[in-house]
Amino acid sequence: MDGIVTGVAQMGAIQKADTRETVVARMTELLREAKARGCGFVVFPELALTTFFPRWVYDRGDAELEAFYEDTMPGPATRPLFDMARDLGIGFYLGYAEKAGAKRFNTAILVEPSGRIAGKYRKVHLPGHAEPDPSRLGEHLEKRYFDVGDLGFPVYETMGVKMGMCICNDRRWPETYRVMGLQGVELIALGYNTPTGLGEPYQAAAQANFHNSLTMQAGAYHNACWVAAAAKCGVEEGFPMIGQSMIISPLGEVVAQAATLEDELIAARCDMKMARYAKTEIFNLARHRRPEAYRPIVERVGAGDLIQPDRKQMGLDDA
Ligand code: ING
Repeated sequence: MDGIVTGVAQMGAIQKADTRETVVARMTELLREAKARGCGFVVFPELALTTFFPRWVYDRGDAELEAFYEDTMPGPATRPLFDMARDLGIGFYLGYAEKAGAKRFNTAILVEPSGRIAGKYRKVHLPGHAEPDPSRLGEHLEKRYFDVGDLGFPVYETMGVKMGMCICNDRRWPETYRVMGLQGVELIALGYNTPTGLGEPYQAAAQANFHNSLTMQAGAYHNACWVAAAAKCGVEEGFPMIGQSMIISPLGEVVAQAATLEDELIAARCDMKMARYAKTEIFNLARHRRPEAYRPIVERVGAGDLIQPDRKQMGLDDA
């Protein structure tokens, strides 16, 4: 097969007291199952080594906050994961909190079966808030604890695939996929921690899974690429997070989906011929895109004034 059997290692809850060692042991079990199912590549979740700490209020620099970040990758606690992956001949995507000098990033890496880190990504779309607000049912303080990613959306040639990455909230923004689509990406790996029940209005809480699949299926379909997405889910310290890890084909179909809110491996044969086919017709970007019509997408941050065509050009009689 021209491609790779991809596993998604969904992880259940990680509580605040759970050590990295116990978490890595769970991850190595998932790697073993991935091997048994013929996987050559496995996707782990966002911030996969600890509980989702942006739900609490800290000051930057607090010792307890600093303990959630990794000084080095791999480090003493994660070396067994790298060793197991190398022994099994499996590459993987790993999400973790990165210390980079004075900067703090929500980061993901692509690790090859040899243990070589093929590339890094730092989360660009940081959701939530920088300042706590006690009126909220729960906090989501990623803007407080992470700097905006400074690596763009790179695509790496690795494991025989043009592979890109993103992290959680990135998956809700079409620009994320399109920047990688414009590099010919064939498979996007991503992890997420998506809390629900924080007082969202309307039916947003009930629609959390719908929005999860909607946005990733659209991204895969619009950019003719595979999407392999791993949730960290279940109830962490009383806060529920969605599961629904899934693998989506370049034609937008969900080909594998998790059924639990626990540690669970799903897998699929990701054939890159399908991705390449899907790039030749409907989403042949070079043939069909018209960037001159898209300028506001790059020139504007938020919505601005209406853009009115010339009435004469529109052939309207009151020109
Ligand atoms: N989590 C959430 C996500 O984008 C969120 C934040 C939750 C946004 C619910 C909208 C609705 O999936 C992270 N970590 O980005």
